[in-house]
Amino acid sequence: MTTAERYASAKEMYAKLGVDTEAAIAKLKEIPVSLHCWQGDDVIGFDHDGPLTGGIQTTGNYPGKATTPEQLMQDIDKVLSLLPGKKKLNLHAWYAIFEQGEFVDRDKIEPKHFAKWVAFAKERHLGIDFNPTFFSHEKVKDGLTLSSSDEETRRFWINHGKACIRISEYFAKETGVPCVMNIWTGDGSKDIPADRLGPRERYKTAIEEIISEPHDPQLVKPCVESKVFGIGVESYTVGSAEFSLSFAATHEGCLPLMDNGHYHPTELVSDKIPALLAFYPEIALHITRPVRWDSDHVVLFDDETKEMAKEIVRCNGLNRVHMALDYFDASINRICAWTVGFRSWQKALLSALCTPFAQWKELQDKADWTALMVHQEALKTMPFGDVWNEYCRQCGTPEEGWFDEVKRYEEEVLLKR
Ligand SMILES: [Mn+2]
Repeated sequence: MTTAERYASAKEMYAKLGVDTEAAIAKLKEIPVSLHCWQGDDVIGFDHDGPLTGGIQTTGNYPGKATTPEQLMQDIDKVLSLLPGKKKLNLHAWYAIFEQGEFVDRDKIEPKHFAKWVAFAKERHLGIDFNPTFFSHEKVKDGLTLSSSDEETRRFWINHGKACIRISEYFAKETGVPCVMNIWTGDGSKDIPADRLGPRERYKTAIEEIISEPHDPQLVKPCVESKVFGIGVESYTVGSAEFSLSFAATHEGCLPLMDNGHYHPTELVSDKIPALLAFYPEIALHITRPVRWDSDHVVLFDDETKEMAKEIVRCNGLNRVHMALDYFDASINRICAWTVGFRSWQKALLSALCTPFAQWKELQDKADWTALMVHQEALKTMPFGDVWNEYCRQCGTPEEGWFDEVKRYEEEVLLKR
């Protein structure tokens, strides 16, 4: 059987279940997924020499990481050539690109420091998402930024956030695509605090100040991302789940952002997606793979990844959920890490789009749990691989051969750095 014959057969099998694979493929091509630039340089950025802080860690020392804007862009280009589907580029503030000899601290960065990224994105027809960088900086005082009791520290980081709103609007205007701007800090404490409310009150006021920076809500979509704990920040996190959710619920235009590495290991973000969609017009996601903690392993085509995609699709949420990848593995080829993670999420979305949810919902509403279980299990052995291959073929990024291309690139480019 040729690949085309295999797909024709799969298409027919899915049609019998009421699934239109062509429609699924066409739909997925329109849905943007944000590609995080920080997989390429192990979350280092360009604006400082110090260590990674904020309770996050990269582990591994695989050769060939990008250390300059040129290298990072070169690597992103390689990755883009291997990925099916529609992409956005996700940047952090510390990827500002300064002219030779120039340095501008984070509270004073301007759109012009991202002009090269805008040119890069426009040439490749990408929208841009953005993140203020509230970590790995000398102005992080005693582990705190926006929630610090020190007025000068708080002021510095509020000004950073406001600068990022202006840069986000610049991205949106230049690319013609709205910019999702995510606020996450690692603020918290290693040991049991004496005051859990004070830092949260300061955090709340600080984020309010940041989002009061004038912006068009159609162009800039500020988000607040929660977290359960970080390394060295085990006892208390200021921006907890309840804090962030409540903040977004009470501030018009502010979206809640759920990172599926930022919850207790038994919590499932897939179940939280419909809960939030019952209340919020739009939400945002960071898609990662936590292994026992927020370890940020490469996203795979695994059960919870599939379940998250299923919830977005069956809640009609593809236009209401802003999807971004957020992981970083420094122990393997980084081009491969990016590619496998992005392709896995695309697979999860396509697989969800090839699911007969209308019929299943009917069975649930009739409380026919027997039939529902049988149907759900039967779908698992359908020839999804043939539909995936067809999608990749139509996008010009075939499943076969991309890994050889990564190995060639490693040999010719990465290992020579
Ligand atoms: Mn995240």
